[in-house]
Amino acid sequence: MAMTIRDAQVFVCSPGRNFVTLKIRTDEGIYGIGDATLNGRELAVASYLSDHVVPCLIGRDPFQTEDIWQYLYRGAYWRKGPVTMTAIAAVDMALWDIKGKALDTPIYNLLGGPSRSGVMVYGHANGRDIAETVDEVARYQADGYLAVRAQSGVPGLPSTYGVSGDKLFYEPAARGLPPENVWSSEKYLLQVPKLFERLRLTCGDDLHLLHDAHHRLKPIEAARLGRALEPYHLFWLEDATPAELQEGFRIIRQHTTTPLAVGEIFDSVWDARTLIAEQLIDYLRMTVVHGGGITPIVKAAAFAAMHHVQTGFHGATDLSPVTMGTALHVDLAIPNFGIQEYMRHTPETDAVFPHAYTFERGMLHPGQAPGHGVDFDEALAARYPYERAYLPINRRLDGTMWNW
Ligand code: CS2
Ligand code: MG
Repeated sequence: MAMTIRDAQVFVCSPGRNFVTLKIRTDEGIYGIGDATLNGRELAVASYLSDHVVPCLIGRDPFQTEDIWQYLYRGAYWRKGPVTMTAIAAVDMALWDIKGKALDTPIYNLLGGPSRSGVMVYGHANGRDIAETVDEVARYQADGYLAVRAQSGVPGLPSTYGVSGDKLFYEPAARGLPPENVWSSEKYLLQVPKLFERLRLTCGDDLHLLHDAHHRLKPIEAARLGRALEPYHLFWLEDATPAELQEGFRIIRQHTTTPLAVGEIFDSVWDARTLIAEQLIDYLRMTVVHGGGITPIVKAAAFAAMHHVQTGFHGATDLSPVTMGTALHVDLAIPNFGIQEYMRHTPETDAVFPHAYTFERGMLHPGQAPGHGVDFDEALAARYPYERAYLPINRRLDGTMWNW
């Protein structure tokens, strides 16, 4: 008799920031954990799961990860969308966790086995001005990081994306209603090349440097930035322009050899079909939680591999340690792994999600635990109830709504 799913429960907790977690239990006592966190829209995913998905799971064979994924994707009739895909991802992650535990092996062994000794990560350095950012990058370098993302404040703008008060734990979401930022592409475009010029002088040529434009530029502006950054040979320029219009990347590509990374807000490979097929990007940023789970992400990665595109999975703090742990198994196994983003969670978050992954000399390793190796402490989580929080919104200097 095949093992069956006995029940599933959704937890919303806030150990410093909000997380949605799914726990699926089987009749054999094995359980799996999935991440269902969608920053700023947490309760919508929690309801999607408990009101609409969980009742359909009971009695199914948890080994049928492909069939259950298709059941939830095709079966809803309404396809895609971040809420739907995050909910499906949570189920998929939890089922792969159960599969690994039942077979007593880490998930990477079910994906082809390790293809490398560890997963190169990049950390997040930021500062209010160039000098402070340079110091922060040096700190990451001293901590053994091989790759660092650098963001700095822009003169004339009171706040900008990627610059935080707390240097160790950058967290863009804030309690209460959405905070408002102010933006000027003109001021930003003058500042960024100066930052990277200084960084290359102080940090040398070996360190991989990355930068996130966070969807704020128009394609021709992104092209100008990419070209201006060429002497500093970035590892990538991320989200240079909003990617709903995938053809927009043709303009950037025509003008610059700076490598491009896109996809943290994509929920399906369909969002990146043109970008990948036309080789308009170099790194795909989708990850397991918002990309629908392990089942579709390995297919997206395989499609990317056929087009010289590598992975660079999203790994911000709003993705729980469950996503980080799961992503590391995919990173370790697939042939076209590029880099993994790594923003450290706070000690409160790590205590709620005890995990097998470890950091050493610029690399993460998922560990040897069966499944994905990340657990969930329900009793501790209950001490941190949900608190409403939103990402900021962004306006141009004249008040026009812009992309945050
Ligand atoms: C970012 C994220 O990690 C990144 O590259 O773009 O910090 C992003 O802003 C957050 O995940 C939004 O929730
Ligand atoms: Mg980003």
